[in-house]
Amino acid sequence: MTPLAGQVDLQSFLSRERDRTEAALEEALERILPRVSAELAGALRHGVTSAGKRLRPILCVAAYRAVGGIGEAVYGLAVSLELIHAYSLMHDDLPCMDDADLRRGKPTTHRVEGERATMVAGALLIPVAARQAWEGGMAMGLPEERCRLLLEELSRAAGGGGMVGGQFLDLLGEDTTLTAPELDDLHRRKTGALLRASLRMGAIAGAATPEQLEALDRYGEAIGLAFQIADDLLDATSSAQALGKNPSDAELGKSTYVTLFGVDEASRRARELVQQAVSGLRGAGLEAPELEALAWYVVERDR
Ligand code: GRG
Repeated sequence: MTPLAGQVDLQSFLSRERDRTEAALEEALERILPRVSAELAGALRHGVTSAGKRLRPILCVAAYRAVGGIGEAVYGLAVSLELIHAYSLMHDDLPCMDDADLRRGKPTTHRVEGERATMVAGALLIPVAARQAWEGGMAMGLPEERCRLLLEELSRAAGGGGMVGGQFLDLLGEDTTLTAPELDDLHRRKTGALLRASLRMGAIAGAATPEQLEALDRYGEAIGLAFQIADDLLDATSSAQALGKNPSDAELGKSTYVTLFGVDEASRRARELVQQAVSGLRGAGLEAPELEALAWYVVERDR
């Protein structure tokens, strides 16, 4: 299998896609900020505009293009995923959860803007994201039924069977040793569900065939787990300062892929998942150099 990822200049691709995503995020914020208090506006701006990788919207757009979608309007839809992600990080860092000081290389939102504003701004981002997904789909000229499916994907991924459910398992798992299937289940929900939804939403918006949707779904599931393994490897081998965040899961007494398998086996598993993700795309006839490059980026990134 000739690697297609080599056709992509990853750094310029990521930088271009981040710029477009951030422009769409800014537009989304400009619609809400004039309608909220200065206290909430500060927390929203801090939580949403801090320097994230923007992986979820970038995956959504790449899936959309892989199935033949064209045009720039897709960024309006894609940022709905980033708004949910931003809320999850703001809440995850609060003292009642991970009590983190550092996120994306800067003090966390509640350390700068206060706990009250961060809690409320995070909650506000949930309906804002839902509306963004609906309006983003409508602005692309998609039929209402497809916009409804997009909203369903986002809500399901963010909900009890997805991210919130995974976070709850994560809180329950502190100071206990989880088995590998338990850890997979937790991360499939907590991190994987939103990553998978990113691919599914891009595919649905681009009118993917059932075979293409299935392949992108499997790709999403595989890179979702690979992403978490890579996160655990980075936590174990890098510093809070280099990663721009703290505390690590190990410091919080949580099970990780590194504590379960060790560094070498965990890296082997992550790379195997990426291979699976990439060959699944090829199996469905999807020649998608950007998605292949993104799959490798997920495990080779340095933060
Ligand atoms: C009250 C139970 C309950 C849940 C509330 C807080 C919450 C919902 C969910 C938290 C889920 C969470 C923190 C998932 C983290 C996923 C993760 C690995 C984040 C880091 O993602 P990156 O590396 O971050 O893409 P950047 O900063 O690049 O955007």
